[in-house]
Amino acid sequence: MTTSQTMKFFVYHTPELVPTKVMPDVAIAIDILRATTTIATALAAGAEAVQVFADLDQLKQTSEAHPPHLRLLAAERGGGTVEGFDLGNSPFDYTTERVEGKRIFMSTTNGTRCLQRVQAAPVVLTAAMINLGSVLEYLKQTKPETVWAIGSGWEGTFSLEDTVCAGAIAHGLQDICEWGNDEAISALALYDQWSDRLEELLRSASHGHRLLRLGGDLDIAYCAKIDAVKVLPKQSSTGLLVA
Ligand code: 3SL
Repeated sequence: MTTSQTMKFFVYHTPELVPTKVMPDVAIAIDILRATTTIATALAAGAEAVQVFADLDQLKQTSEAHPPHLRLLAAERGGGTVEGFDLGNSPFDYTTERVEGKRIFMSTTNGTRCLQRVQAAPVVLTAAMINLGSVLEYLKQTKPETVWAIGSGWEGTFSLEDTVCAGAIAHGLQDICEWGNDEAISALALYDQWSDRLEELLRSASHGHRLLRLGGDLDIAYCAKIDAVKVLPKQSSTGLLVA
């Protein structure tokens, strides 16, 4: 990884907006409602790893090579659990009793697609409000030259909640970085305006409304909590996230 005194921090609102010909030193995938919140929760609860897939058939095929007692299959589409899978995407499903020592084979509508888009970066992390401090600690210690924070959005469109999380990262780095693009400045402004009302913002977002319709009230409250867990999900090989 290239390190520098002045880090350049970029924000992309969706995976589709990410440049195609270059990669940053560190790419941070964000899907706070709920994939990256759930990934952080699973690893903090002792899961061995979370392996992400965009495609459900590929997920099933790859998982078959893993011992059955050490694997759990997780899939979400449209906010609900996909039939035949062990887990959906509610962080509350990922308890220590359920996931400790297990590998989670996971696919979600947008979050895992975002991770796939940047999986060639030398360092890939996931961020959510619940593990914000761990992400900031890593960036402050390693001082990479270029950092991208990428919102997962919803099927190619902007998601308020992902950009506010990118803004929270920008807020934590503002004394040691320069802005790589205008989106970084606007993400910071969004966070600065809503930092003491994050749960309210998540509830106002379109995906917040979708989750509320699906009974995700407690999920939203949890996803808005800053530093509820201390864990840094980091890609160890393509698509495989470990603590
Ligand atoms: O889009 C995703 O990747 C999911 O996080 C969506 S949901 O919150 O599980 O509905």
